[in-house]
Amino acid sequence: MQFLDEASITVIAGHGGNGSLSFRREKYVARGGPDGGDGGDGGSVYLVADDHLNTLIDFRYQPRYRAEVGLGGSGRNKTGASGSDLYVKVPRGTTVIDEETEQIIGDLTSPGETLLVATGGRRGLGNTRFKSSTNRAPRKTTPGGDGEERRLRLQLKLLADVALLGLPNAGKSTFVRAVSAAQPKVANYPFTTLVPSLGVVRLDSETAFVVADIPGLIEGAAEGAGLGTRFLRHLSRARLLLHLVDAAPLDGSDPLASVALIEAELAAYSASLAELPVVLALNKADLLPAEEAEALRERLQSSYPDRDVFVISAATKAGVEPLLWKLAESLLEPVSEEELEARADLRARIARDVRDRSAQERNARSSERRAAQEDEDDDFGAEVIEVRDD
Ligand SMILES: Nc1nc2c(ncn2[C@@H]2O[C@H](COP(=O)(O)OP(=O)(O)OP(=O)(O)O)[C@@H](O)[C@H]2O)c(=O)[nH]1
Ligand SMILES: [Mg+2]
Repeated sequence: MQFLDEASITVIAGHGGNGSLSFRREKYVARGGPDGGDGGDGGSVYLVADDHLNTLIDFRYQPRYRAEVGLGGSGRNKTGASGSDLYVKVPRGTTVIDEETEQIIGDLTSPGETLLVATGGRRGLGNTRFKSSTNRAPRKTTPGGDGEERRLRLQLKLLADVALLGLPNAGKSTFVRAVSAAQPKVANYPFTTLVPSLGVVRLDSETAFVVADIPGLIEGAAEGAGLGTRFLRHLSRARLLLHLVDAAPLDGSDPLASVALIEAELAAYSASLAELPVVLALNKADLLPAEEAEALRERLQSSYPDRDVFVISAATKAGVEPLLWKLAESLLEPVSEEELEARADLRARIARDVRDRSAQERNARSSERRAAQEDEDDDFGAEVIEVRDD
């Protein structure tokens, strides 16, 4: 599930300031020497990796970035002010490609890492610089150099910040359609979604995150029932789980029981994945009287006192906005060093679980194949169909 977010931008470094042509003019000094100062250097453009950004959407709205020019020098040997450098924040994980040469200029992988993408023009020299024993009154100066200008292509592998979880038909894909531009298929039957997909949720100019639509889980999924749990490996980078529950299931089952079922399947797949923070949302509230939905919410809340529980309708979008802000807030809230370490540790454990799981599944598949092969040898004519989930 690798989605590429792309944007093209132009970065323009500042022109260097021109050197000045000037001679001293003072009372009683007939022929003053040269005193033209140098210009200032032009500002450069740098990209800097920032953990608070997670998409390249903003660059579509603002594609040009210009650093300050250096100012010209002046008389009395005054040097012109240098132009300030410009630091453009990009999400961590951004790859930077020169559009002209198609060459990768660099990858911004660690937070705070910077990459010089356009060098400021050099300062021009004032005529003072050209004074010599043979030329006491030089009229020569040099102009400031051009700032570099480049077209860059930024690429970012989108990773899900929030992953949806729930039974088939809970309304996960409907939710993703409601909150992002992504258009996963929605239909009134289970297992409509067969592979995960991603959507970017934009809340305001500074707040965006990525949600993953996931195939439904069912009882026994960890043992391979339904679509199994293989696609859960795509969640190994998610930081939050949003568990959607059908508040008015057609089969009349208890939504609380479905929550417990999904949680059990998740834990059976990976105990560490199940440690991720979970936000619960009762969906399809439009199908219930408000009091009933509220009563359900209260029951769910008392079973899971530490979790946020929302009541929403993905179809009408009622209640969706506060839920999205809650998710954004949890993703962006500043955290302590210890918390960061704990998260890194959890991520490492999840990655290990996912690796172990994948290895087990591969083994299971190959022994299934062996069994099928033997069947064939026995002339049972079994047909083996390989199903890939990506
Ligand atoms: N009334 C109502 N119907 C909804 C709501 N959300 C989803 N549905 C309907 O529920 C059915 C299933 O929706 P999907 O979004 O496909 O469900 P899903 O969870 O993605 O299902 P799978 O991909 O099979 O796991 C569709 O008929 C939707 O129109 C809602 O808030 N209210
Ligand atoms: Mg779906």
